[in-house]
Amino acid sequence: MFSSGMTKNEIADVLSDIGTLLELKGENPFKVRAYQAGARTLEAIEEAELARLIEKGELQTMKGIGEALGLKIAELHRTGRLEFFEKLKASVEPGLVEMLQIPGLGPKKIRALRDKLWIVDIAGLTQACLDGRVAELDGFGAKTQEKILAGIRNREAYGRRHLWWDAAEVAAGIVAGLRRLQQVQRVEAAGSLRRGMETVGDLDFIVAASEVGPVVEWFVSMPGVNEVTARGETKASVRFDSGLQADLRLVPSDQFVFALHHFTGSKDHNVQMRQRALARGLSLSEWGLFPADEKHGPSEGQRGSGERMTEDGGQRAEDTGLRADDGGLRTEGGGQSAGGGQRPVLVQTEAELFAKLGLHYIPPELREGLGEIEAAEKGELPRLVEHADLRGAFHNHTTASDGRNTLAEMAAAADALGWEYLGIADHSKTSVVANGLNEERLLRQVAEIRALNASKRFKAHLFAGVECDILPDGTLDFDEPLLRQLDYIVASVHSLFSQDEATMTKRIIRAIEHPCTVMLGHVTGRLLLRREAYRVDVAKVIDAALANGVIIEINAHPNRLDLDWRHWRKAAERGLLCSINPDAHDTSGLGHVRAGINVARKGWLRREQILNTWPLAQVGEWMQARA
Ligand code: DGT
Ligand code: CA
Ligand code: CA
Ligand code: ZN
Repeated sequence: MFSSGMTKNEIADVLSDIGTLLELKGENPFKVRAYQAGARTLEAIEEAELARLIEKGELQTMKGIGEALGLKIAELHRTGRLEFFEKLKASVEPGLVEMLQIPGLGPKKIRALRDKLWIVDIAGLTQACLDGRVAELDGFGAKTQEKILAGIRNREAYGRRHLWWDAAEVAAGIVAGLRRLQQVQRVEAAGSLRRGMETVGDLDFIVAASEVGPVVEWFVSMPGVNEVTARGETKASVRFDSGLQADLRLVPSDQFVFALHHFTGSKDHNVQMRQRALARGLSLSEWGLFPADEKHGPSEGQRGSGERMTEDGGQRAEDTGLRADDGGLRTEGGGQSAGGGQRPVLVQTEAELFAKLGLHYIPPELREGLGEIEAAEKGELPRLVEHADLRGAFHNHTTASDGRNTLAEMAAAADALGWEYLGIADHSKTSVVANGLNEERLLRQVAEIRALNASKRFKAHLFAGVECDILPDGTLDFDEPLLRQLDYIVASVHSLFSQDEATMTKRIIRAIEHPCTVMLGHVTGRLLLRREAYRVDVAKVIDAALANGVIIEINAHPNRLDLDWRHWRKAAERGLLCSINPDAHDTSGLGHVRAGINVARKGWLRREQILNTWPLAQVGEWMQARA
């Protein structure tokens, strides 16, 4: 990223980071609050308004922004950098900032730990908890100490994996960098990332190159590389500062497709593919497709230091679970026949590789060993939904509740995406921390939306909705007469996550049965790598949604991806309608639909099964029919 200035939301993030850092340093609370208030003020105005105020030198006319803060905002807006912020960051131990990720630890407590116990990182904190020293501190106690320890353990358990979204961003940069190298002929990211898994353990790259040395050299010298854990002729592995690891595998170009397929996985899919090959008298591996009676391994000179492929290869007989009697000679449906030519099968694309085994092309998202090979044999794979199929998105927030862009900015962003419609759904009154709307404010927003639609200022049609809290007893946060004035309602649980499974399930089903509920928001409430789902019987919830014609969303926020892809295939076959909802809290959040597309594809969903691929008129008719 070489863009120089910052957007207002990026500036707001810097201001609240400054507030946090100052708090960690024990600075004057008024100063701390000034930055936090400045951040909130910025969040609530329009991007264009900020630019205008800066240009006119009128920033200070805004509530809570004094001269000093105004200068800092202007500098960030212009240059994207702030000397004061850089110095401040350097003056605070990084371990303290990291400690903020532990639930229950705010800046005040962290400062107390540092000042009284000299704790400056998580390792020190763990030890102090184990020694019982934290419990003895004023304002902590045994319960807090226990909670901190549990938080640290959770963090360790989750710390090994990464959100798909974050991993994809890093991977895109690496693929682009590799593509620019003149020695590189082909490059592709493989592994769980390519399969669109919700979290990713490590990145896997497959490269075919005319010369290996410079490619490996580039890979191990990437910015942010913290440690080179393997470096050879055919493989290199690195770990970044973020903890994310990446494997690079270098293969001759005639092996590229086989390596790409193998390292895309999943393991279950690979095992089944090998069994299929063997049943046809062929042997499939990362090195190629050969007549099964020959032994094949990496060619001479391919075994570098740190090489693990051979170990992999050694496990293959076990993987296949092949018994002597199914090494049959069924070779119909394409492919090289057994025993015939001694030469490997050559393919240029994965589609050709599948074809050699009598299969239609299987998209990476489906390669989980869950019946995709049988479906590909029969030509029964679905035509999976694609990002370009989306014509709009529901469940989006604005500055009216806890969003960071105004209604008009969100509408303009929908226009920029070429969408036909955008559904607004701000929080309802009970979500106080999210600045939920009461009846009066909600009705004002509805009027604003109707007026915007009438004005034709934006191409995208705006749907007026609400993300309505499901109260602990399953009733909705607003009365029916009010809900009837909206175009659609997303019903979501935002409180009392601790209910037992039966109570939570009953609660959600009651909300589904409300005549005004159109969609169910983030069904399980999970936050990937951070918070477990609440206890709920998803199968019963799906039954109820089907019975009541309610949509279940795929919440596309990279942290949620809820309802999980593992439920979708069966549910959609039974007729459940889906909506890929970004739950955007700013204009850039609309882009998260891409992560939702992964979930839909992994759930075998076709375009028709997703509301926001439908043309505007069809959506409108559907809503009318439901009302
Ligand atoms: P991750 O990194 O944990 O999110 O998941 P993957 O799927 O990226 O796994 P990874 O990085 O360990 O390996 C990449 C692919 O390589 C994997 O999906 C399938 C293949 N693979 C790795 N180890 C084995 C193995 O022991 N047997 C078989 N059949 N395939 C393997
Ligand atoms: Ca991987
Ligand atoms: Ca790997
Ligand atoms: Zn929500």
